[in-house]
Amino acid sequence: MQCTTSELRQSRGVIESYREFLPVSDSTPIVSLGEGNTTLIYCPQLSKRVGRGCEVFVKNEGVNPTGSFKDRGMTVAVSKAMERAASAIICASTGNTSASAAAYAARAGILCIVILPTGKIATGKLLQAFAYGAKMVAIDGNFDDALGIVRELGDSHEFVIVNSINPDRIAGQKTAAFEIVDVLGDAPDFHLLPVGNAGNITAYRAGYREYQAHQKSTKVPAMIGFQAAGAAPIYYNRIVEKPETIASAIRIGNPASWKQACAAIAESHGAIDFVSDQEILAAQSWLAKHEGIFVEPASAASIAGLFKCCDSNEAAYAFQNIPEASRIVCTVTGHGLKDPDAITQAMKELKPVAATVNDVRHAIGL
Ligand code: AN7
Repeated sequence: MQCTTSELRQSRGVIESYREFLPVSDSTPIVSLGEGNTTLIYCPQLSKRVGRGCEVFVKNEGVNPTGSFKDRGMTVAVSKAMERAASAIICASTGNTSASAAAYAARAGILCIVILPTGKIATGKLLQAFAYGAKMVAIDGNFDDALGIVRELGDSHEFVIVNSINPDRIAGQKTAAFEIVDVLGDAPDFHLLPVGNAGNITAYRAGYREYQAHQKSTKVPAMIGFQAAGAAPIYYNRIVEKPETIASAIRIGNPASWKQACAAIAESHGAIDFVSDQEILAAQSWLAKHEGIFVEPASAASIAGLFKCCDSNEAAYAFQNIPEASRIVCTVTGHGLKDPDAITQAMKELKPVAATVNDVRHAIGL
């Protein structure tokens, strides 16, 4: 028996799932790719590493339709842009925003314009934006320069800015906090995440607060954000003119939601800290090899941060002192396949052997 389209079981997407918490009405055309409802994975090896009976969960945002958390905000931003009858959307991006914007624009049948820092976008993300048919403009400058240009071009009837300075983006992204509470039954004690432009930490704070106000949870977790060492303006409390890190997604020196990030951290008794590129790559590899979760370098900042909290007394929040049986959630923001360049070196060392059982046994080390 054949299903009609409306009978097909489809993922509802974050707007249908959390409509009453989002700035949409019956007249908003919903543009969705079935984003959200991402896995919250219990991680036994990470839990063991933290000890003290703590439970560590990873919120795996890489399983969204374009492989990053940006899709949650983009469904709302593009739906609202359609409500305003915009014919195009525009964004600056370190990669994931452009991939997501391009996909949702394609779905909506409108143009997507992307301004990006030349040479600094991970291969997979760049490829996605081209595949979805975005109009790409590369500039000789970094992300902060690109966002400055987008701001100057401005929001208009002609095109809508879909960076996280658009509040519809933040509204959509807060649904990740709702999902975590819905699964755990309450908010966790600690929430660790990477910080770039600081939209996501702002969104999680909004989501946790809103759920608490609706008596869906009893608390807001301590929000602990991690920047890359070479791009840590919030930690150092000054603009970084030339941000540098292998985690190109968070190569940002002047975050748009800086103040909101500080408020989220202060209010939740959280912290901001940084992790080195070396720690980021080590955490990326560890998570893939010990928990089977492959994330892009920027995403591994939350895991590198967790290790730093466990291993050092100087970390922003030394976990040696945390209450027993605490619940910790780490958001990993994007899929590992987006940014393969850091891994390909190991692949190059793979040399073929003769096609015989003996040669293969020898190569395996048997
Ligand atoms: C994988 O795509 O800014 O602190 O232009 O792609 O909310 O900026 C991406 C950011 C973390 C930081 N992890 O989040 C962009 C962009 C990944 C990211 C962040 C980004 P925010």
